[in-house]
Amino acid sequence: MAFELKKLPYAFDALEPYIDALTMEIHHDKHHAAYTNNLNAAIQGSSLEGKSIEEILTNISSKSIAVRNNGGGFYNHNLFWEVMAPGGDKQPDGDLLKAINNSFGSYQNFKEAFTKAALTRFGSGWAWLVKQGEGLVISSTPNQDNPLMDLAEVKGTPILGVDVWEHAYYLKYQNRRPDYVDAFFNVVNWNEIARRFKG
Ligand code: MN3
Repeated sequence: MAFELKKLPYAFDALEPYIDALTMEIHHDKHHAAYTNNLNAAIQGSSLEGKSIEEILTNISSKSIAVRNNGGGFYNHNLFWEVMAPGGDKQPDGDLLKAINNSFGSYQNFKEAFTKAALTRFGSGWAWLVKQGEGLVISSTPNQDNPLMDLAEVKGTPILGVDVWEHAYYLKYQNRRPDYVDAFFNVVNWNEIARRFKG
């Protein structure tokens, strides 16, 4: 069974004005589609066929660079679409908020640290909120790496990620990554992140 590009869970323009429709369309239909197709090509006929993407990523250090880049790209974008949703500036609550407060002191501190990770990632990559046991940490990774990978500096289960490749924001924000990351917080789907936190 080849990996499949899932449809976006909302319309291309659903995250307007924070993320524009054309960026969403190109990002999903071109970039994410390419990662998916290239991942399938990279594993075709190998022992990785039929394995879950999580299983492949947790042992990525022994795999080819094509599997690493495209497997990461496939997984990371699946997560990215789901941790966003149309809607207002909702904030975490319940057990997830407790864990954020325990790990960072406050939601505001978390937001500042996450933003800093996104803005200081040099070149292309991601910033992550990562579950480690019952605790949370923030990390960033280059390219399409992620915290599931055995070669990641900070390992754990990613429950929120922001794509800071220029393809994620350049059409609307050009060089202004800070404006994009600030806007991103308006479309964060905290219900989905709480679901991933529960595991
Ligand atoms: Mn991307």
